Amino acid sequence: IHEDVCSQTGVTLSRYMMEMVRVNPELEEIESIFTSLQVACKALSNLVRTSSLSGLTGLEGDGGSINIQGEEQKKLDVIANDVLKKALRWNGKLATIASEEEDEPVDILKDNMGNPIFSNDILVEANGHYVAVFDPLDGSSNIDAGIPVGTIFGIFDQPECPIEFDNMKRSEDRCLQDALQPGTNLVAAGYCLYSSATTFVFTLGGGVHGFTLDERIGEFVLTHPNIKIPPRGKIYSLNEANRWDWDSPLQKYVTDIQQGLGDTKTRYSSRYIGSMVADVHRTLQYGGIFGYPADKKNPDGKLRLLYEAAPMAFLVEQAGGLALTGKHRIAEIPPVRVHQRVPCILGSREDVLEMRRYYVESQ
Ligand code: AHM
Ligand code: MG
Repeated sequence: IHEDVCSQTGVTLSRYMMEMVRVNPELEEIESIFTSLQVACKALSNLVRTSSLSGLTGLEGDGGSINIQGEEQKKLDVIANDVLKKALRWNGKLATIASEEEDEPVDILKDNMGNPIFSNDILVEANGHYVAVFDPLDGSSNIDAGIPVGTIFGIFDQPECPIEFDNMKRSEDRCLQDALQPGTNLVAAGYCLYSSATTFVFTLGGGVHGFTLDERIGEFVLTHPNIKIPPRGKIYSLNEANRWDWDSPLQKYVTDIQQGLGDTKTRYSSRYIGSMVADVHRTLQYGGIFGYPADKKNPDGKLRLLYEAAPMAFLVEQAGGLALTGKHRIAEIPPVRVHQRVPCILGSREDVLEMRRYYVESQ
């Protein structure tokens, strides 16, 4: 069905979603969430592009603001979180959101004081049953240098409410339970890359499609239908400064592909932007392997499972690739904490399987 819809080009994201709903009526609420998401991404694209002109570079707050994970927040991190939250709030289809820039998952239909939200004096009905997880502006440490950044998102169905939670007064526990789901439960995931072009790439579980923002008409237009990651690439993308702290199987694997001693007997090239969205976007198209593995300083790597690794794993698998921790499938890991980190190595199927073999054989 997805392919039928995609058999033509010149299709806007709004039209694509409408056509999807015509053949899959159960996607109507997802369509509404995507309408909000694309508005937020257009706004963010503009904010990123003009940040040097509008004074939005640099750190949040006078002395700098630190998020729950001990990271410095940039002005744009905070604004991006707000833009997404507000855009997603009004469609009424979501119950809970979890974000890199929020300490805990929150009820999206309550304001910061816990009060219900009103739109034009009308209470926004709390009947949404989807959960959104996102990193509003991934790679934001790069932003002042004009390096690409991106938004990563995932959408889950809200799990059944167990009896011990009071449904009238949705508690913090309920929000936490909503958010802590494994990647295999995702119903949609994607990213928006803010680079030389703004590109919105997503999956609803039936392939991966990419839309480019056409600034002339202010719409995302289908430019990359049915993205398939090449089964084998010749690029590796890792922060090699951490090399001496990696696990020894990974050190050996990278040494071999650098020297042409891997399965393909070719010497791989290195590309590392340091912005996951941009590195994954390249990997989806050119193939190869991207990763933020475990190292001695960061035994779980750096990337967050819930709103970075799991949505990207869903996308990469839908494009025919693989996403592993080293040996295990990222999508199957049930998160126990919102900001939990996970080693993440993803990309072309044959490259990832070759990397995995080094781990298996080291035992
Ligand atoms: P962030 O969410 O704080 O921006 O950190 C995540 C980013 C990823 O985009 C990227 O893959 C990684 O950090 C790069 O880290 P490093 O600078 O250690 O190579
Ligand atoms: Mg991030």
